[in-house]
Amino acid sequence: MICSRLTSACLPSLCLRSLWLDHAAIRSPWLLPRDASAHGLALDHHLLLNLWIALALLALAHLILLIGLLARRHSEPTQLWRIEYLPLAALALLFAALTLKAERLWASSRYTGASPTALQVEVTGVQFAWYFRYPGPDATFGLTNPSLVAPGEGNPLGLSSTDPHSADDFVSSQLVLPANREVDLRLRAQDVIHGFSIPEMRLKQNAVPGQTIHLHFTPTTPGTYAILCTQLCGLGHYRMNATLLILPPDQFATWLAAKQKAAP
Ligand SMILES: [Cu+2]
Repeated sequence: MICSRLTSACLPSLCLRSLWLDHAAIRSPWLLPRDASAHGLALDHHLLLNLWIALALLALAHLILLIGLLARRHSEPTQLWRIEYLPLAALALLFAALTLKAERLWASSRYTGASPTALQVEVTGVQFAWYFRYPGPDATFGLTNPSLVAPGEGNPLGLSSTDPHSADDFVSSQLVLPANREVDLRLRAQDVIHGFSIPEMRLKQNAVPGQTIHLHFTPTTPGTYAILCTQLCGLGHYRMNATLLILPPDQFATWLAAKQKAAP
C-alpha cells in the first residue's frame, strides 16, 4: 500500500520531468555545445541513454495507468510482490546500473591518474580571475607563498623567488593547450570556492581553497573556448571567465617556446 501511494505521489513529478527531458532531447543540437574532447562522447552517450530511459518509463507509466483504468476489478486478492515489489526492484537495479556507469565516467577523469607524459598545468581561481601556470623546462612547479601574492607586481600566485624550480615557471591569463595530447590540470583556489567549467571539454570541477584537485582530459579540436566560473563566488562572479585556446601541436610548441624564453 505504501508503495502504491509513493508511486502515485511520484508519478506527476516523473511525468513532468520526462516531458522536460524529452523536449530537451528533441532540441539536442542546442542542449549541449559541441564536444571537443576525447572523453566527451562517452558522457554524451550516457546522458542520452538516461533521457531515453526516462522517456520509456514515462510511456510505461501511462500504459499501466490506462490498463488500471480500463481493467475490471478483481475481488480476489492480488499478489502484492508481483505488481509492486518486483517492478520496484527492477527500477532500483536499473538506476543502480546507470549510477555506477556515471560514477565510472566521472572518476575516469579524476581518480585513474593521468599518463606520465601528460602536459602539466596548474589552474588557480581567485576573485575574479583564472590564472594558468606552466612548470617550464624543468617540468616541476616551484613553491608559492601566500604572503608573496601581488597581482599588481606581476606575481598573482606568490611564486617564491628563492626556489630554483619557480624561476622557469610562467603564468598566463589564457589557457593554451595542444590538441590530441593529454593534459593534467591541478585545480587550486586562493580565496573561496570557484567552479572551473569548460562546456565543450565536458569539464566541471570545483576549485577548493587548501586542496589541489587533479583533472585530466585530452582536447581534440583546435579552437577558442570559454572558461567559466560556475560557483557564485562574490560580487564580481559575473566577470570571472577566461579563454581556452587549443592549438595544433606545432603551433603550441612555438607558443610554449616563446613563453619560456620570455619567462623571468
Ligand atoms: Cu569564481
